[in-house]
Amino acid sequence: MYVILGHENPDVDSIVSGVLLERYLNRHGKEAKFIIPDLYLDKESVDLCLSYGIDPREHQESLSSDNNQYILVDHHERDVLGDIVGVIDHHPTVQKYSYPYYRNEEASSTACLLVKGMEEEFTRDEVLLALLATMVDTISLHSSKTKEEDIKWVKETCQKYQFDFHKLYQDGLCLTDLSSPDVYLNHGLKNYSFADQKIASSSISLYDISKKENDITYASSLVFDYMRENSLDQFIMVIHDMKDFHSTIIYYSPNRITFSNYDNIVSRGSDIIPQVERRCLVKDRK
Ligand SMILES: [Mn+2]
Repeated sequence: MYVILGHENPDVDSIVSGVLLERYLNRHGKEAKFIIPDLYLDKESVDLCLSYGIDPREHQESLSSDNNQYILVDHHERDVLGDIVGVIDHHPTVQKYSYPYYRNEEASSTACLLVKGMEEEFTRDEVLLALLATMVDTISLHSSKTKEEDIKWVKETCQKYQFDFHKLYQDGLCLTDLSSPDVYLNHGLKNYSFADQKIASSSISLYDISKKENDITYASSLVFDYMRENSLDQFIMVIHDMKDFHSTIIYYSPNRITFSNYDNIVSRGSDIIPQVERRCLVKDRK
């Protein structure tokens, strides 16, 4: 049997590619199973997949030690108990591999590699899933890895199948569900301690921050409550505005708020928090 694996902590592209390849192989008389060995799945990816008719949780299963043949999608290296017989990936490398089937090309998504040009092998819903995976993997065609020809493919396929491009575009941005304002406080909540400072941060993606001022004001009162309850010295809210790909960082200390604006999508982990850490350590030395 073929066991199909996406990368660890699978994203929408890994999940969709695994599902589509499993179905494709089964339809061609091959026994294949897409397995997600991860115990934990990102909730937002699961919800998005569910809304497009597939349930990644059905594929969660631990890998048995049977002598299976493995096919990797959306990655190309993995330790498995068995042989890797195939790879379909879009992370080209200069490294050479001797897998029996190896396809690793520059493409906007693995699902795009699977389906583009082979649409007649897939159902309408499956083609839509491949478009979704492509939109999510490229932040709705904005990521630098997006291929011009794939943009054309997405748009033409939407026309041909009468898919709603605008909905795919919104879904591809992976906006945070802000139906409840406490999400500003809780989404992606992380705790840090630098020198003797206790710090927490949240991170959200929204569309058009200018329309969210009231929510942010309300959320700020929740942040101050949370800081008091948890004796925090600082709280940092990282907001990505996917309307114009800007970021706003809100720094809360017990008695004031400071805003910083960036004209790009800054990374909390590699830009913002390291700055905060440096400031804490400098302060500590004084
Ligand atoms: Mn991918």
